[in-house]
Amino acid sequence: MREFDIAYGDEVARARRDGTPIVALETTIVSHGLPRPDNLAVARQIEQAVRDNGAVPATIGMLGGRIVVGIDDEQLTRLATADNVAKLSVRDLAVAAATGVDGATTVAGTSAIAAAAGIGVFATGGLGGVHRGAAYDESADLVTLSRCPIAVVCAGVKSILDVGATLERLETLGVNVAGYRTTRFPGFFITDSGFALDWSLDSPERIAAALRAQREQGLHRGALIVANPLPVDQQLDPVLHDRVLEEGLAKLDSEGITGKAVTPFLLSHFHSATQGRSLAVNVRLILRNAALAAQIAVAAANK
Ligand code: PSU
Ligand code: MN
Repeated sequence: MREFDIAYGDEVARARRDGTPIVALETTIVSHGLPRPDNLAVARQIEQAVRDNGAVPATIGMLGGRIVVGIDDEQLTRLATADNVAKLSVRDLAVAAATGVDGATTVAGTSAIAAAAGIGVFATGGLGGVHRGAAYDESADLVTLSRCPIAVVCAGVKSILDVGATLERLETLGVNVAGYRTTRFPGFFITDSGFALDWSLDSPERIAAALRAQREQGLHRGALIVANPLPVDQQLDPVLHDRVLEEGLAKLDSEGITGKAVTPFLLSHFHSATQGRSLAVNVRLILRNAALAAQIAVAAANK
């Protein structure tokens, strides 16, 4: 095998051979998005939610410079507990490999790897996007999704972002967004971001049909974002949400946080300022997304 080839975990390698449905999972959420020590237990629950719905989880990360699709529990533990885990977007993958680091892949990094591995469905929490505020900051998630033919199941984009600007960028980039049983774009911690969507898909089978149509038409290479909102009674209290967000944005300014530290900082601010309530919401929405992603992968495999 060549030195920098993608390595596959045993279960994922077998699933690829047998045509068993596979769902890609990212690791930035584990290493940088969720607080320790809960992060490891949650990462295992996400994998279990995929299994419970009939698919094989392919959690993706970098270990000692090697990209692994389908990391094992020991590798997952390393990415959840080590101090020096890099946050890897697509552009970082080659340099990180050459320097032999451990790294967690973002939505951008994970989508690119999953697409290269022929995995068509990916579950995460909330996508990156255009940040609020004066300094321009836009996640590489957006442009990367315009290049990857993959269905990304998420609860919208993180509510810490400029949601309207993010939706406009997705339109420009040719990334389609469909609500799962809704035409309201979800707001991550909250059910409704305040923005409407053109499309709603009402079953895993219909989503699988859209993916098949995209492949057969051969006209569009971008991702399909499947936006899966939390039920209203499971969201974070919107009033609490808005207050904590405002505090967090002010802290970003006063503490001079910029670049790729912004998203982890704001998520961690939410989790401490809400005494863990936002964390419980974050975990709930990821588990729901993992379950739906597995159902889509199963529906896609049955055709
Ligand atoms: N969803 C979550 N928590 C997270 C993320 C997504 O519930 O931490 C991560 C994803 O990996 C996403 C990243 O790609 O946040 C966005 O980071 P940035 O804004 O720096 O591109
Ligand atoms: Mn950024």
